[in-house]
Amino acid sequence: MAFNDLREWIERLEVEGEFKRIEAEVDWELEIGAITRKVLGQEGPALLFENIKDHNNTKCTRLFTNGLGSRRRLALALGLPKDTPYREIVRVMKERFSKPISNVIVKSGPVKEKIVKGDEVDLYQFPTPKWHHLDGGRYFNTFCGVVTMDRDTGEHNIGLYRGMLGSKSTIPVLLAASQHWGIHFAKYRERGEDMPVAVVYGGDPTLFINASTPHQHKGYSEYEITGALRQEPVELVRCETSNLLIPAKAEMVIEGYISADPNTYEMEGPFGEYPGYYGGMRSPKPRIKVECITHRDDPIFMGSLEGTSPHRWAESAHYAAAGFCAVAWNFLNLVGVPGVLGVWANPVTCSTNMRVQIHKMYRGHAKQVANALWSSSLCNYAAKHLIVVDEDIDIFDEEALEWAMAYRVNAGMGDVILFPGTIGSMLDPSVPLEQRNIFKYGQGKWTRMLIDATKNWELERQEQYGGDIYPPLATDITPETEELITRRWKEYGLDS
Ligand SMILES: Cc1cc2nc3c(=O)[nH]c(=O)nc-3n(C[C@H](O)[C@H](O)[C@H](O)COP(=O)(O)O)c2cc1C
Ligand SMILES: [Mn+2]
Repeated sequence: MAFNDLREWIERLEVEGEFKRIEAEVDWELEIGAITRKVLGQEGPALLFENIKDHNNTKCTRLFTNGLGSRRRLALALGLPKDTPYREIVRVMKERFSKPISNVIVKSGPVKEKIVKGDEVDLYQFPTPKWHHLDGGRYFNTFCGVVTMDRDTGEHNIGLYRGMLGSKSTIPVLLAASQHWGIHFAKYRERGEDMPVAVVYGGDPTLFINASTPHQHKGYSEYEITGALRQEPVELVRCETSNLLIPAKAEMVIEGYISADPNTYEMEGPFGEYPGYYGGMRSPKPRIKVECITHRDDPIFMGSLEGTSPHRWAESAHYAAAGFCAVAWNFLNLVGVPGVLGVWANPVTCSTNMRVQIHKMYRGHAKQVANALWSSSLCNYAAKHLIVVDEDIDIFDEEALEWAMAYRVNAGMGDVILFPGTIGSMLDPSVPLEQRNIFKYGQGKWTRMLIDATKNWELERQEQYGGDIYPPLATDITPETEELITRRWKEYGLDS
């Protein structure tokens, strides 16, 4: 069921009519970004650019993008029918994430077909787009898996963290202290060591979905969660210059390290970021110093357009909300919050606004949900605004949600709670820029808000409400009347 590599994934997309080769020459500077933006807006196909300006004779000539740029293709990547709704996708991801599948270590694989080391390393050999017009440079890391290891436990983490083309062998990055690689980095830094890093490009898309998902994974690695998502073990090989493990069938891997010495920092940013605005403004940042590149013959490079605003979509918007909500749901179960029936976020908010549906069992239940979610590593980017609803409100139905916000929220009765001074996205422009200095603070700063849109149990039961705390729903039609009017419908002349 799982895809062995990027090439199998592309073949499948082609069969499904979800793929387009672009043979016309295109410029890496803005043209690829603009084409991708338009295609995303039309829910159009995955794209393979085969003729890129300045890259006809480089070691890598092709760039694949937009592989996960629609719900249909996300479903296909998970081995589900193309028309699977998000409701089902989130449920499947939640199930799979909770049952890790061990990886296997193999001796070699296609990713080792070519090995380039030392002075021969030249990142300009890869067709790296300048995606948006005010980006600080060409962005090399936009759809990849950044692999690091906990130096004490050996646990591997995979994250998707942006990185700019700095020079032939350097990629400055946006390294938040509260992200998993930031936690790894602190352990190396405390011992005066550089942190080994490997970055994976091209492969089974589940790896990259996981890289962008804030998993809780103590005791096992993110490769095991990838195994779970693809329902088959991931095959791994060792790096050439470190003992990091990387997928054997990737298109390409860069190996290097990050130093904590500010003298090594390089200018990075800004970049068109997920809120739809430029973010992570220009400043000196730590960099990946690349020492080795291993790749397939004729490798396919990967990249992704970021930034979502109303009716303008990014690739990650199509899959990130599903992953974040699946993780949130599992976490609520793990810490023992009862009665959780579902979690969802409108993808345009990338889970900044998150919704939880509960079967309310006691007063304070919604606050318990908020406390739990705001304690998890999901908090780096998600659930700034949390809306909790009762079981009769469908969290996938925008209309139902608006209605619940209108009539089940009384801010004066404790239904709206603010929690100031928490960590939050360093890329949220509603927060003063100086409050988002990650060198000083490690991450951004959010005032979180809970909107408890469940019925408030402080309301008194009323006899005239039939003994309930809310009046009866007036939009209901009684079964007897329903039966009567159905029977007589033709008679009313309303059938045409
Ligand atoms: C295209 C893209 C770029 C991203 N860039 C960054 C980044 O530069 N820094 C960051 O902290 N998170 C970034 N993220 C979000 C992380 O991938 C996400 O929070 C993930 O959970 C990180 O993995 P971790 O939980 O193992 O740390 C990006 C996500 C996407 C989809
Ligand atoms: Mn992680």
